[in-house]
Formats: sequence, C-alpha cells, structure tokens
Amino acid sequence: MKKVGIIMGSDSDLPVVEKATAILKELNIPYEAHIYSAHRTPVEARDFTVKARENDFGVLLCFAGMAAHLAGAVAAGTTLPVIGVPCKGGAMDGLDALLSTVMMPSGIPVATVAIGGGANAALLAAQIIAVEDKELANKLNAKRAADAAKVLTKDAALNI
Ligand code: RP5
Repeated sequence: MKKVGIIMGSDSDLPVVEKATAILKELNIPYEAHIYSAHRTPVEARDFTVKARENDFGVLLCFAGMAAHLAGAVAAGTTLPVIGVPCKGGAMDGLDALLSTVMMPSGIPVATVAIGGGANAALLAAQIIAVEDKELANKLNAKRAADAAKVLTKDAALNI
C-alpha cells in the first residue's frame, strides 16, 4: 500500500495532525510525518516533496496555519494528490490559513479540507488510496456504516 506523507509547518499544528494520524492508524495505513515549513525550512520541504513519489508515497497531507503556503508549495513540487489542512491560530483564527490554502492558481491543485479538518484529510487520503485497494475500500465502507449506526443510536435515545 502507498504511504501517506504528513508535513506540518510547526509542532504547534500537532493537535490537528493527531486527528489524522488516529484515523490512519485505525485503518492501518502507513504514514510518515515531518515538520517542514514552507518559510522556515523551504529546502527540506522541497527535498521531501520532489522525492515523495519515488519514495512510495501516494498522497501528501499538509498542515499549516497563518500564511499557510505549505500545501501550495508542496503541490508545486509534485503531481501526487496534495490535501491541505488549514490550522487555527493567529489574529484571524484559521481564516487566513483557509484562504491561503484553498485559493490556488489554476494548474496547481490543493484539495482543501475545513479549518482543523485533520480527520477528513486522513479519510480523503484513504479514499484516494482505496481507489486501487479493495480491502481498504471495504474498511472505509464499514467505518461509514458504523458511524451512521452511532448517529441512529443517538437518535433512538433522544428524549427532549
Ligand atoms: C505556520 O505558522 C505553522 O504551520 C503554524 O500553524 C503557524 C505558527 O507556527 P509557530 O509559531 O507556532 O511555530 O507556519
């Protein structure tokens, strides 16, 4: 199975990253995580990105806050699918990161999830890998069904 590459701009992004790693662990998807910043360590971020395909990664998740250029910079260096996760923090509490991540110029796509959307980023990465992996697709279908069952259990218990 292809690995998921995780890049975060700072260790302050870890709480959001951990939402993603929890899902990847649950689904037994191999991943590798790094702290590389588009601004503070651009050489290392670029080096990891341009070698990602030959290093057997299938999807890259990029977590960053504030002027969040990480996902866009990574997407510029690879044709692997890149998922951007805007992180909260700073004066605009994530709106800055959302816009910096999602408003990519035509030709260099970044699939952007919600502010703090680490879980959906991992699920989307899993869905991309599952296109060619029936066993993983079955796990994702089972997870959807289990999540739906939890909602219906809450519905049945609702008494207001
Ligand atoms: C971004 O700036 C990081 O991704 C982080 O979300 C934000 C603040 O970084 P720290 O100052 O906490 O290291 O590059």
